[in-house]
Amino acid sequence: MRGTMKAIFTVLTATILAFGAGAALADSYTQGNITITDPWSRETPPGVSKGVAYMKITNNGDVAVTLIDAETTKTGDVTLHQSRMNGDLMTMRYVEGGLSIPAGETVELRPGGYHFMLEELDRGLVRNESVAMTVFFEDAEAVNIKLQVKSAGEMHH
Ligand SMILES: [Cu+2]
Repeated sequence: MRGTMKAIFTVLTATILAFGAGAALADSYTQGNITITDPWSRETPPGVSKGVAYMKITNNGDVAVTLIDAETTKTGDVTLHQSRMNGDLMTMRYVEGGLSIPAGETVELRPGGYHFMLEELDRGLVRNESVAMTVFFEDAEAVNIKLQVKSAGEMHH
């Protein structure tokens, strides 16, 4: 009996360790000097035709590059936005001229800050879905990534 309990405990421990290791490995995509880490999105409620995309973008080169645009097969258009608080209201605006990523630095697109707006979604984003996306830069090659769609949580719009 003791032997069985010990065996079960050992299996559980191994499983937890395996999950822990998996969670620490964020998705990472590198093309030339650019590395994009942990690109993600949120599932969209029924009838909503806009989504978001967040990610960390690292410039490993020694000159600044500019994030300008992106596209996916599921959207009519993708635009780069910045959210900001306007009094008590969260507003967002189109980022004119792209977003500069200085040499050796990481810029994060995240809730409440910069984000890609997925416009004119042809169907909703579903949790656990993975969406192919291409991210475009000035002065760097495009990077192909896969957005991981997470559960809704707080709503963007
Ligand atoms: Cu937006």
